[in-house]
Amino acid sequence: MSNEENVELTDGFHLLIDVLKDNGIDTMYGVVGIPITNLARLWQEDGQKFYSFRAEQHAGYAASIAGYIQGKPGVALTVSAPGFLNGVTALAHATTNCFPMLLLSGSSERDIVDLQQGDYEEMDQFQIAKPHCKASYRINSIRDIPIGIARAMRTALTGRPGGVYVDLPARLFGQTMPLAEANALRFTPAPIGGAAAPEADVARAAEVIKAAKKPVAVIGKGCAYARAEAEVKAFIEETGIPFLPMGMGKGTIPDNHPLSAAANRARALAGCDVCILIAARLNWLMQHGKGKTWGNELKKYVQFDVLAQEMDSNQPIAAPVVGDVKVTLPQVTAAVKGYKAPAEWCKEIFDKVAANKEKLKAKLTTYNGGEMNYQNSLNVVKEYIAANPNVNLVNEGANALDNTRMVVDVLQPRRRLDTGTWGVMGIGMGYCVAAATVTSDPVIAVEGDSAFGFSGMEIETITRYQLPVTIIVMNNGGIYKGNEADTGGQISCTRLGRVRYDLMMEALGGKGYLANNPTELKAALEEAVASKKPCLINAMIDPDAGVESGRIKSLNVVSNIGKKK
Ligand code: OXK
Ligand code: ADP
Ligand code: MG
Repeated sequence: MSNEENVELTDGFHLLIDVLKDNGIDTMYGVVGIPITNLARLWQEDGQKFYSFRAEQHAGYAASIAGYIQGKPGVALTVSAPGFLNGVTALAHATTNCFPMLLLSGSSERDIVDLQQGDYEEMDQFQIAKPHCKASYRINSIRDIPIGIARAMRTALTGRPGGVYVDLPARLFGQTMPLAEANALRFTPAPIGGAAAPEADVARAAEVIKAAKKPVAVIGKGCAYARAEAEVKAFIEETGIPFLPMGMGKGTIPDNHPLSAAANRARALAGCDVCILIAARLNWLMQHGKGKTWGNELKKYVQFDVLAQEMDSNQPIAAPVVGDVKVTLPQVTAAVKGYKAPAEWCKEIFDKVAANKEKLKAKLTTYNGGEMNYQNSLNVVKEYIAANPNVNLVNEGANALDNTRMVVDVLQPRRRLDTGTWGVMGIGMGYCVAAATVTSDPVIAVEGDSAFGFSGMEIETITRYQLPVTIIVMNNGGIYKGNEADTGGQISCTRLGRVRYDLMMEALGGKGYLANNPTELKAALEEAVASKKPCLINAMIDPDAGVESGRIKSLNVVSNIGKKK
């Protein structure tokens, strides 16, 4: 395009595309509509990838986990008002989980929105996004596109990573300016290296660790995000400190490592005198450091985190180590050289680890006919992943989540993608799309039947792009259990249909399997993953299998009023 003086022009659409590329973005996840359809179209014409979803929430979840896996912001694109709001759930999820993500959304005209004159999909998106992300920005002028996107990327990625909202009013896309001038404004932001911790803080942490008689290290998903697997392994192996991975921290060091204390988690946490939190938060997943089973309230904490504000959030932290864990952990490893976790403590922990593993093994390998339970079905997945560790394991549900975390060892970093800090249901299919597209390795999703329902329609997205995703629906016909008695003349609120999800997959263009026992499940899983095509295995689980709220039953609120004595 050029103007009357024959000066070549660009417009908001084209400049935005160029600038996203300048910032290393090559993929967007979204749903098209007014006013961003042509942005997605031009993006595709330019050779960039656009994954078109059935609902924005799932595109947002895909962007959030792409950010986690890749260590650079994942990008979601939504239409105004309702589409934007659907995307905000995922934006908030990214922020809560410390995943870098951009939500780009088209929005209606400012002047009409501000006077509340009833525009098409009128909403003050900029303000609504603010409390749900690290920052909310609006780009009003074409000239601000380069600086606006760079600013959004910088905010999402640096410090504690998180979600950033970028408001793109419809009028921006049609603005034009001379191409040469626009190109002069473009730049690639300079990368910033990870920060080290001050030597005095390193020395203080080393002192606390060296005095520990019963140390335990907790490995959070921040380690996996920071690609600090080698540094974490060196720290653990040089000190011999028993470690406990958090859900998505699993695989940072392989779960089958001899220093994993996961099979004795509660005792290790209750009994330790020094708890070393390595990019893991002392939040509800850690009983805020003060749960009933937590043991000695006076235990000392060493905490590694990129965010100073995280320190003393729930308990006093004796030795905060602030900086990029990939840089700070080797500092502390060097400073504790020669220290070894006391043998007596290790024996106490690992004798029980061995005993607990034996007990679990017996459950995993027992099948007496009839419908499967969580243990004998998940043993099939455990064995498959032991032989194929490069699988991306997506996991959500209550019992399906807790049992998979307990049973299935993860052997590589960033391979376990689960419900995260909120324990949110609905991440499943969005995560599958992202994992399949940013890693090119196979995906297995272990889904509770309730959890699957939140994003189930997105299996059409998976079949449309022919992604190598195998979904296992743990079908017990309910939330927690599938056999709760009806009450008040109604179907129990926890019951769901015992649905043929395998036929749903067939209808939407993939291959469906029905698995009634571990042998059928094993055969189906092997064939499905080997096909590298979209497959869904409907695994029939005993409706009586399951515990209300799984391992977090204690968080549920119950009423004793009116209960029969
Ligand atoms: C672990 N364990 C094992 C093994 N691994 N035993 C034998 N062999 C192996 N390999 C033991 C471990 O020691 C624990 O027992 C138990 O199994 C469970 O292990 P783990 O690691 O899962 O521990 P725990 O106590 O459940 O961890 C707490 C937690 C975790 C809060 C970090 O439960 C968690 O991440 N939960 C997320 C839940 C969630 O988000 N749900 C959302 C859906 S529910 P002990 O004896 O040592 O304790 C929902 O939405 O509403 O209900 C709703
Ligand atoms: P988990 O649930 O696995 O414990 P959380 O999400 O609660 O994990 O905690 C991860 C922590 O890691 C967050 O507090 C976050 O600030 C921190 N973090 C993220 N990236 C880095 C990094 N590069 N260096 C240090 N800490 C980091
Ligand atoms: Mg269920």
